[in-house]
Amino acid sequence: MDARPQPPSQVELFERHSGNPILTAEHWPYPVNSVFNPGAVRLGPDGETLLLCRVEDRRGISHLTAARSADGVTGWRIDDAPTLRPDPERHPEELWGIEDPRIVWVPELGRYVVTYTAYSRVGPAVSLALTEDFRTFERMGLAQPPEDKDAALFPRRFKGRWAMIHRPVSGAHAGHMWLSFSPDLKHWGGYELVLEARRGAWWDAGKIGLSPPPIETPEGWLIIYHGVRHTASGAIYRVGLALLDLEDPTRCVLRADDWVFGPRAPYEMVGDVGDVVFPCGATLADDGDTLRLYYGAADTVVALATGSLSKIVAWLKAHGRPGGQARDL
Ligand code: BMA
Repeated sequence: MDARPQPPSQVELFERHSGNPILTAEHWPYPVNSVFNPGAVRLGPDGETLLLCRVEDRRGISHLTAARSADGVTGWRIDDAPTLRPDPERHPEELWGIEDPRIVWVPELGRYVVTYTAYSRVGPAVSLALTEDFRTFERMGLAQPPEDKDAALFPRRFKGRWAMIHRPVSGAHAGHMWLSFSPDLKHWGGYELVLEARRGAWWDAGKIGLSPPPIETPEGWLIIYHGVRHTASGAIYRVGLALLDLEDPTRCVLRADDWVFGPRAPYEMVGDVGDVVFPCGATLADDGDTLRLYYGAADTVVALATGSLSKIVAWLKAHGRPGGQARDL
């Protein structure tokens, strides 16, 4: 039952799973406060789904723990201890925890690249780790200094350079989405603004950030991003769509005006931080078209919504406008 009913005429691109929330603190094999904002990937020949969940302990510090399922919906097997813990001895930038992972399989490296928020006294920053099996990780340390988060790598190079989307914030400026480039995943530069937060009354005024990693389609890189609107009773986190050029991802081909997914179910509206849907991962089902969007709901639980990738792209082509910059609007 939705807490906030939708008019029947509204086009819905995503459908909530009836079993939501699919993972909660009650499922966890050890005591935790909340489980949310998971990165997602399908592994190996069986296509098993792995969610790397942000788990907040009862101090308030987050770590990452893997949950695996054959069908991506039920029968989750959860690691019985944290899979990737903050390591503030070697990485002081992780003193207050590690959060919100995004996972990308990178064929050239034969490994997954996990980008995550490393949180400490100096603020949130982007860190990067490599893994083959989500049991051992090679940390590469900071990729972007604070304040920066919501980062994911593209799975291949562009003109010889790796590319990362991320969301720096500085001073009074709103949080926009940027691209930066690297020859070696260590040294980043060539910064370009790709998608700007809008202003005023817009649903994505103030702050935006990448949600799952970019999804490659024949039409371009599908960008599912979150937008934050500040209201008298707090922030509302919703989800919108954009498309970047396949060969030059600094070029925003289309961006939709309307948000396409927002807090509506009770588990999205009530929790540690109400009115938040926050996807960090998406996978494709065996039919090659059903997108499974995994998201944190109200910073408390993990939920699943599905949609047709081809319908999502078709809707964006029908409703999007060129250009990612706010001055275009
Ligand atoms: C963002 C991130 C997310 C969180 C969201 C809502 O800034 O910190 O981890 O889900 O706020 O609280």
